[in-house]
Amino acid sequence: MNTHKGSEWWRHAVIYQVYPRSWADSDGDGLGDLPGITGRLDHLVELGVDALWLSPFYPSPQADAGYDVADYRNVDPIFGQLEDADKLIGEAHSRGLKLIVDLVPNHTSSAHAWFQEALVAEKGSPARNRYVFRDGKGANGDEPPNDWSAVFGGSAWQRITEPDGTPGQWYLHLFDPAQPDLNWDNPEIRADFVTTLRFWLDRGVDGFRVDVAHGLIKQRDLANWEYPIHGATGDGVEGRRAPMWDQDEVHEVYRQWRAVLDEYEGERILVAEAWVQPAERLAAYVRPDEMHQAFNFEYLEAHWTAPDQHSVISRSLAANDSVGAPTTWVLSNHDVLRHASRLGLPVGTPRPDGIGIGDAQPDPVLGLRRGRAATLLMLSLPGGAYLYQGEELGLPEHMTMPDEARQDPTWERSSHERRGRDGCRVPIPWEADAPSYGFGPTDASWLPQPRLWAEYALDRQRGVAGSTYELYRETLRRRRELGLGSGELIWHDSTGNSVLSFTNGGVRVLTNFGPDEVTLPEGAEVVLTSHPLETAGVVPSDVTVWLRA
Ligand code: TEU
Repeated sequence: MNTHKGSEWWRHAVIYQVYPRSWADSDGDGLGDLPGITGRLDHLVELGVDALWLSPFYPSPQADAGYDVADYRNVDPIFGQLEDADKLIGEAHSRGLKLIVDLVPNHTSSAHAWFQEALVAEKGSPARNRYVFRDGKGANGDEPPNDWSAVFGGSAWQRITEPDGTPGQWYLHLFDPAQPDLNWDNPEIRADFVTTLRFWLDRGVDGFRVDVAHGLIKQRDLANWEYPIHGATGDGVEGRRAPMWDQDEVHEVYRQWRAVLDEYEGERILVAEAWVQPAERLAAYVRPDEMHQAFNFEYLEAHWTAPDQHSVISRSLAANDSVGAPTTWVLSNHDVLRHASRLGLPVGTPRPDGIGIGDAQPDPVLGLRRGRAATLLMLSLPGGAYLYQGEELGLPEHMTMPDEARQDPTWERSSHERRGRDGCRVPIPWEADAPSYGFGPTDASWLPQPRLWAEYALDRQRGVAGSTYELYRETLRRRRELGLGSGELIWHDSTGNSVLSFTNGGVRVLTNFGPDEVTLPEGAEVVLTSHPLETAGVVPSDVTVWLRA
């Protein structure tokens, strides 16, 4: 079975993530906005992607950069107005681009009307029942209801003061205290999210990226879990599945949503942001009556070795094939160290949660070289792919950001143990010599842009042979021309300890992970390389080549 074939656009689409805070600022306040995005849509057409996904732009106190939503059916004034969203959707469509929005169902903002109501309502009231409120333990209820920790650090429980001024119940927050978890056992919550789906579907969006899709349902008994909760999915620890992630009942929610999407014309999609491993467990989210795609984080986290890449690619394809879903591929997003920097760390280094002054710094040259090789490899795989804004410029992580400038709650909540995700969220350099490198009309930028940004600016790379930007464009153009997204991968015998090699339709792909050069067979016709070959027919370390098959 080839689950990437088929007319549906999402089976082989390349989807570009726009992080609205940092892509383009139309009004010069230092924060990106929707009119800014509309004004730069032609970049996506020139680059050659099929769709864009927008991180949240809804009303929010921005405690977690908009992943703390106070109103699911509006636009925050810092990003524009509802009309700006309509205009953006229309302008994207008129250019042949699909547009996906972010949906954050696991938690609301603590500023959401529901939570404000819950705070002043009585214990046991319907308003409290929209969230996960519990009495504390201990004689005075002053200990949290269980031992869960939050993803950003600290306890996952926060105690409230009751309306009469006495210390009160506790509420669950798997992330920041400003992000109370919703109670998905409550039918009112389920009904309201269907209203939100319809609200955006009616406005023409092509789908939803579903935040923390594996977290909505918690094990009923809220059993203790002494382990760190981040990354504790799949088989869990010591044979136990973590009680807050990947509970079987979560699938009911997506079956209901799928039925709603299927009422609409034009293949609207759901993509799961679910940190669930192994691939077989993740595949349950993309069964035929559930979501369309799931981010492949196991691929993002695979080490830069031929055996690891071979194994993750094979397993991902097999797991998705077994449920008839396309496999997706991703190397970067707004939560992880940019891959042009990550791959400059020694192979096998656990993925750091941010890098700052005083930390071991990755090798920037090696990182970019491997980053380009990884991208050329990724974009030759069948299925869908996700790109994160700026990776087409070869942007590194900002790894010397002053700690005072950090905004990610991770830094404070982890008691300064983890620097967090600001380094991959820095506003994009468009023009080398403009204020804020062309991010906006002024110098303002909500996170400081490093000095080095000028050399990565789009206008320094456009039309420049060998630039990372031109490599992305050329790769995307050929991928489309050759139909690689809907192709079929056949492993080549030479795949081994240091080389990965396969055929997909008209190309043979070869990545050299080893220290030694690889000599290509006589007469091999090179179509594309991630780095120029100094000697014809010889592939050096950390380079991917496409050969005519
Ligand atoms: O992320 C979910 C998640 O668990 C991780 O990506 C985590 O935030 C990160 O790895 C911590 O180091 C989603 C969003 O993508 C993220 O931006 C939000 O902060 C989070 O949900 C809460 O909404």
